[in-house]
Parts: sequence; structure tokens; C-alpha cells
Amino acid sequence: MKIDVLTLFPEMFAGPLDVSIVQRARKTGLLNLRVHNLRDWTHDRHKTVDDRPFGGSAGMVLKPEPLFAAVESLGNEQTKVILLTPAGRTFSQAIARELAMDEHLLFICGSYEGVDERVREALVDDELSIGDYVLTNGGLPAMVIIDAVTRLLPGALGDDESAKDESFSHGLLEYPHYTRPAEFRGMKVPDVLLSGHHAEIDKWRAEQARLRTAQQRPDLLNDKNSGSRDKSAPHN
Ligand code: 4G0
Repeated sequence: MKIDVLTLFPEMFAGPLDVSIVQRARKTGLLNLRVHNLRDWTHDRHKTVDDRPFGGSAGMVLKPEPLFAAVESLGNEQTKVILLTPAGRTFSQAIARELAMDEHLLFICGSYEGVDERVREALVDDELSIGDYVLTNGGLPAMVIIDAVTRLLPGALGDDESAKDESFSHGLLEYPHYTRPAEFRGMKVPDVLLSGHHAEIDKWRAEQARLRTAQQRPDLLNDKNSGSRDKSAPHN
């Protein structure tokens, strides 16, 4: 998969995408990630990317010219252009699974009050938000989405990582996990996990997952409208 990012702050992207599973996906060629400075598509001396809104009001708006030039130079017909904005549909594991099937994603990291409406109309295929809060720019949301999508690319996870059951593919939270020692500061690992009775262990885990979900995320048990749950998706 190819991913291009358009941002005013490319320095932000050093770090989170240079470690762990995303780093390995990049090194093995599974993920071709390129982060670009939107100012590279300006032509004036001051590299102007924004301007005051017509009609007045506080704040600035990203000008259309650099964004059109950038998207036209980086993208083609099969590119999915995604704007990060608090006004987008809320990102979820189900959306991550959809994006993982695309060949080419191009993220526009908005800042300020937003982008010129003609960019949304003519260039943007999808608008995504990572949740109901406002950040200084769309860089962190882009990194969150890139991380979630990359680990779903076939071959991105190692054997240990992919064998793991996943909360959001069942629509339930995970059961509790324990490792050695069997007793730590007086806190004991449940006997059933030490018993070697795999049917009993599976039963206990299923019950714990249900209890934990009811306690912490009762919204996920509600059959309708669970947002992140995709009942049509394969259960890995
Ligand atoms: C306001 C996304 C702020 C408007 C972006 C962009 C939070 C999120 C910003 C825009 C962001 C999120 C209209 C592009 C940038 N903050 N919740 N800040 N537009 O995903």
C-alpha cells in the first residue's frame, strides 16, 4: 500500500511511524509512506498556504491552489483522498478494514479553521475524525489511522502478533491476561488458567469478556449501532 501525507508539520511524523510494526512494514515494502510539506506546492516568496476567510471571521483557511497542485501531482484516479477533520465520520476498526483494501491513500492534514470548500468538493473522497475533540492539526489523527491500517495489511503482523484474538473483531472487549509469576504481591492468577483444562479456560475467558464489556462498554453489547463492530467481517 502507498500512503501520502500532506501536512504543514512534517516533523511531527518522525517517531510514531518509525517504530514497531509500522517500521517493519515500511522496511519490508508492505507500506510505502511519504510525508510531504504542503509548502512545497506554493510559488510565492512567503510560501503562503492560508488566507483570511471571505465574509470575515477569526482564523485562517487553507488556500485551494497548493492543495490542488499537491493532490494532482501525488494522486491519480484510484487514490482515496482523506481529509482529517473533527467534522468527519468517526474512525473505527471497521473503517480501518475498509482502508486496508485500498491501493493508495492520501491524507490531507487540515489546520486552522479548515480548508477552502472547493477542496472538499473537488478533491476529497472521505472525511474522517478520530473522535469528538479538537486538535491543533490533523497530523496526530493521520498517524493514528496509518497505524491502525498498517497492522491490518496482510503480512504486517508477526506470528505471535496475528495469533492474538482481537477485541474489536469480536465486538467484545478482551478477557484478562496474566503471565508469571502465579502470585505477585499476594495477587493470585485465577486457578482455572493454571489448570490446563482448555475447555474450562475458554469458557472462563468468554464469560470474563462479556462481564468486562457489560461493565466498561455496555454500548458494544447493544446489537444495533455499535460503531466499531463489523458483523460481516471475518473473525480472525
Ligand atoms: C478544525 C481532526 C480543526 C477544522 C483535525 C481541521 C481533530 C481532529 C482541524 C479542520 C483536527 C479529529 C475542517 C479540516 C484540525 N482536530 N478529531 N484539527 N478542518 O480527528
